[in-house]
Amino acid sequence: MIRARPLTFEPPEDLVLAFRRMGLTEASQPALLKALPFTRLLLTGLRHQEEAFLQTLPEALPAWLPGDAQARPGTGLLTGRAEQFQRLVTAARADDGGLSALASAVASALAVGVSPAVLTLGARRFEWGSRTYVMGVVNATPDSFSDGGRHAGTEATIAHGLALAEAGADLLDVGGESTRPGALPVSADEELARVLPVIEGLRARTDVPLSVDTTKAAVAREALKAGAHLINDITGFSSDADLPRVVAEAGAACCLMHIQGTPATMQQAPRYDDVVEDVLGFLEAAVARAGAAGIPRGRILVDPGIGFGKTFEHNLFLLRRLHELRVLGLPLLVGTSRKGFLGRLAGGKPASERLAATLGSVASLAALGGADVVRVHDVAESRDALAVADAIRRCEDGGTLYTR
Ligand code: 9MG
Repeated sequence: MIRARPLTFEPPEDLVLAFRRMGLTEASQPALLKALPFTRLLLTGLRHQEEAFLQTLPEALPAWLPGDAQARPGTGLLTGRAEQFQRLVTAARADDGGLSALASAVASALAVGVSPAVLTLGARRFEWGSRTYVMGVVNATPDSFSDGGRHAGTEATIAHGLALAEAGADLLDVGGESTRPGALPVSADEELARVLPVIEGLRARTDVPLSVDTTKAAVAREALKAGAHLINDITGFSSDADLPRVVAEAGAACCLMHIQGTPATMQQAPRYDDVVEDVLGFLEAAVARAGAAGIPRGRILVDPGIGFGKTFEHNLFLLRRLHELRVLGLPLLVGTSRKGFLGRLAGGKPASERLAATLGSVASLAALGGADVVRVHDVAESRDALAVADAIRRCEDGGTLYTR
């Protein structure tokens, strides 16, 4: 499988700022935006025919630096201006020797700056690229039911969800099966008994869209009937073959997450040759399963699954290189909240003391432009951190010489 991954991601708005400071007209900008941006793509998975084509590129096309033919066959770096890349895509498409996979991989990598289509969930619109959205975590697992038994626990869980909505959550994620490392699965009946009353209670009292964190078609079917809008499957539609169809038939949205192993075993010995590439491959297969069942691309989010079958370093590397997942052209949801790698970075703090580290991760993601949605326990604090990071990232007023 050929992949083209952008080494850096420079938002086109940054170039527009320079154009404004230079006093260039609005009308001249589209042509300049095509001609100027400099792109570097890491290519992997090339076959002999693509390597032969790339080795003989004329000057009007990007420059090609091959990787080590013995140690890393099929790899290399393409560098050049946007219009040179466009010419390469056109030439590869026109070739009848089977270069279409190369053309598609490069075209997807060039589109990383294009925001995915707007998603409507219930009464809310998600305009990707306008800000970082917040998904609040609503646990309906027994450890979150305090001493008063299931009914009192359900009421407390609903009240917690409403408080998160009040604090500014854009989406609430209700889960009835623990996904923590070492956690064992529960039956569909037990999971439904935990989540359905919570979904019904929230649906009656807030218009914040509801997501349900489940891997089971039987749970999703009832949750969607009760008014949930999105299914958050931590196994990327790899556990229950009926789940994609249930989501498609309800016209619902889905979040497809990467996991290696299962929650019971995933942290025993996570291993990757190239963690970004393996996650990309898994998510591509998950998106294909969704498409085959009839879920439109515009109703799919993807998630690298921080902490799900990853070492401390895998988590950090994925966050650092998150923009590479943008080649999928889909909104990215990321969950770092209170996770173990943050505790380790903060000197061994337990989950209950990881708020500052969580806010650090959330703000870094937003500032880097990496995530469209963050899944968090502490909604009010995360909204504040994101307001700061998003405002810094999007500020365009550098003085009067930057105005049009
Ligand atoms: C249920 N759940 C726990 N952590 C998660 C994460 O990082 N992403 C998604 N989508 N779901 C998660």
